[in-house]
Amino acid sequence: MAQRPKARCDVVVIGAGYSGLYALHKLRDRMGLDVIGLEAAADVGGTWYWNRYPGARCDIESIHYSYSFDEQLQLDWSWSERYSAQPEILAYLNHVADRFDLRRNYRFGTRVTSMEWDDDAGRWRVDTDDGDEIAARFVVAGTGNVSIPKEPEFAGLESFAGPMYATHAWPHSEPDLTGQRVGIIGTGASGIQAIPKLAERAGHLTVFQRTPNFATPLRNRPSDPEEVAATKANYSAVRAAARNSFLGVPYARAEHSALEVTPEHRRQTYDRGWRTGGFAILVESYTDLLVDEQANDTVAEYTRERIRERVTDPAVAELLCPDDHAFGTKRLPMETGYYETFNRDNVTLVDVKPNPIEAVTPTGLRLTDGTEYELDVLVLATGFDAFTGALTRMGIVGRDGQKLNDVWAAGPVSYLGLMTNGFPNLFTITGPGAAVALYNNPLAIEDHVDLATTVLQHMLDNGHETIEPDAQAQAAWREELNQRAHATLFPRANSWYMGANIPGKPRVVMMYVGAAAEYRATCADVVDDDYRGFDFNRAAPSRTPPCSSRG
Ligand code: N01
Repeated sequence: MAQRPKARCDVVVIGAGYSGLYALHKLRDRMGLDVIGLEAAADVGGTWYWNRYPGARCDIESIHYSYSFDEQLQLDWSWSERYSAQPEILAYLNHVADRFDLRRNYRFGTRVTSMEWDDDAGRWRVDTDDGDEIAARFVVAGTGNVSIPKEPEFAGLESFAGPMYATHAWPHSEPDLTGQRVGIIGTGASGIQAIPKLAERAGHLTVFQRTPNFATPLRNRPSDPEEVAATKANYSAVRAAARNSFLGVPYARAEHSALEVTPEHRRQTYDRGWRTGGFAILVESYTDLLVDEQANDTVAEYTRERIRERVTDPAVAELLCPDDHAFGTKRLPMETGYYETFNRDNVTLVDVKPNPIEAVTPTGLRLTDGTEYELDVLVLATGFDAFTGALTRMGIVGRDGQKLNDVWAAGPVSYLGLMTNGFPNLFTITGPGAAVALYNNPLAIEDHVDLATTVLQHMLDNGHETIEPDAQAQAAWREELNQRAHATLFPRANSWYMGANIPGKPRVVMMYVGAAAEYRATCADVVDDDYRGFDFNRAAPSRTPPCSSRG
């Protein structure tokens, strides 16, 4: 491996998705810092670079699922659909990279292999698989929450003779599935988007489902020029409304408990939400759907009724009806023709809950009872090592040789999801403990980058060398996360929100459960209160050499 010259910079930004691109722009262009971007992929896009499986698209409306930081950018860009498909989102992120000339600071195809804090130098030493060694005063990790796939657990996987594709790393040239016997494992958001498209292309599609999910209709359609014009005429107000709404989308606010109205009222309300599509049924209907089991049962049963209406074989419909978790307590997938897909002659649903997959064989799959399925192509849609996966794979070693993986062994700890005690000057954008999974990601990311850069500017203005949260503030934040989550139904579900999708991963609350406005108010309060909970200069180096650029 060719050793590149050692580099120095003010900030290393890791990732070129929504987080990294905005962070790099802000740090370089608005704060005048010397920034090196590192990205494992060959180009920008982050999750939208990798997840290019058939059917991949956003499920927050594109006018909201986009950057708000530059007025002209949001006025100039037009989305062709209400919910854009992956190619258009990737084109948008390419446009952003071009428009702000972001690529010139990135090293693409470069993965961070280790990161060690050097107390004496007051620098992170960042090593990459390209042989780069970079000394940086700050690191901003924009590494994503659902970016590292769950390790497949299937014996014999490598023995499969045919092509195997994963939704999270779909090939750039679309595979020809014509006439092929395709099997897919996984019915989360990725599987639910991919299955209808794969069914249209494959000779036969076998869906191996362990747990059914509640999914609601997406109701995608071409963008309405009048709606777009109205949004653009008023974009800053639209964004402000989004930031003040649960989920970061300006849905109407629910006003009543589901239990204080009549069954007819509920039916009308849920019908309206179902017709609107997206998260409307969850957010706009009633105030207590995510906190009261009985209230939740009403929307869960409504959804099961809709599934039964759409699937012709009653036995198949029952298999598709979730009964192990409350509606919306696992990340709600959105669907387009998903349930009708199971009415097709070329689609088979196999329940692998009572009869788990025992092994992948050269010719297909074998279940525990010995049943074999012959397959030409295998697709994995088995999910992600969410929240922590990207950070725990980067070999991060903080002050006094502490490994992040050890500090997080019982579950991630952080302050505001932004920083972890013992890891000075490392900012984790929408890291574990931040408001993110329940907050429209581009806005959550902008808020968090803005928080990180506010802290950073304060340091520069005041000559501080290091920052990290104090242990007490971090413990109090963990307590707040727990209290908030345990006041809801979320912790009961075996979801990636809780780390419960990965065997052996600690089952803990990984995110801030609450409205983005509350989280932002807390962060603003911390800043106004002289950065309450942060320690400056705790790990102050004896001497901090001035930053220079690469080389
Ligand atoms: O992953 P998942 P995903 N045997 O973890 C199954 C975002 N996203 O990639 O539930 C058999 O939800 C597993 O079964 P079970 C979004 O935030 C957004 O679909 O563990 N099955 C489950 O069915 C989303 O929530 C969009 O029993 C196994 C599936 O694999 C997040 O990414 C689109 C198994 C994994 O579902 C993750 O979604 C796509 C095994 N051993 C994704 N192991 C948008 O629309 C796992 N499974 C924006």
